[in-house]
Amino acid sequence: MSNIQHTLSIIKPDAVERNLQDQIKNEFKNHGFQILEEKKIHISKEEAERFYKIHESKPFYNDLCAYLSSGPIVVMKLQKDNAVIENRKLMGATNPKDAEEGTLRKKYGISIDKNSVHGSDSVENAKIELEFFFKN
Ligand code: IDP
Ligand code: MG
Repeated sequence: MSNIQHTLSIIKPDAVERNLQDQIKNEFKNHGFQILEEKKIHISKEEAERFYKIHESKPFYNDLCAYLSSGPIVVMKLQKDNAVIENRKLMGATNPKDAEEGTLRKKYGISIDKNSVHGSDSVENAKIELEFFFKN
C-alpha cells in the first residue's frame, strides 16, 4: 500500500558553497523523490534560531544557528512513498564519519556540523518545517 509523504530537505551552506546543489538534487530524483517546491535563500541568524528551536538547550545551538545562516541554502519540499524515513536513509548518519557508503553525508559531508543536508526526522516535524519555509 502506498504511503505518500512530504518532507523538508535543506542543502546546507557548505554544499551550496561547493556548488553541489544540482548533484544533490539529482541524487534525490534518482532515488525516486519528486521535488515539489524549492528555493535558494539566505536566512538570518534569528530565523535559524527559530528553525532549530528544538536544539535550544544543546551546547552546539549557537554555532549551528550561526552556520545555517552563514550563506545561501536550498530548501526543498520532497515527495515520495515514506519520504521522511527514506530521506533520512539517503542522508545517512549525522556525523559523516559514521555515515554508510553511498549516503549523501558520506559522499558530501565534511564534518558533523558541515554535513551538507538537513532532513525532517518525523512526519510531525516535516509538517512544521515545511510550513516554516513554504507557508502558502
Ligand atoms: P540530524 O541533522 O541528523 O537530524 P540533529 O541531532 O537533529 O541531527 O542535529 C542537528 C544538526 O546539528 C546536525 O545536522 C549537525 O549539523 C549539528 N550537530 C549535531 N550534533 C552536533 C555536535 O555534537 N556538534 C556539532 N554540531 C552538531
Ligand atoms: Mg534533526
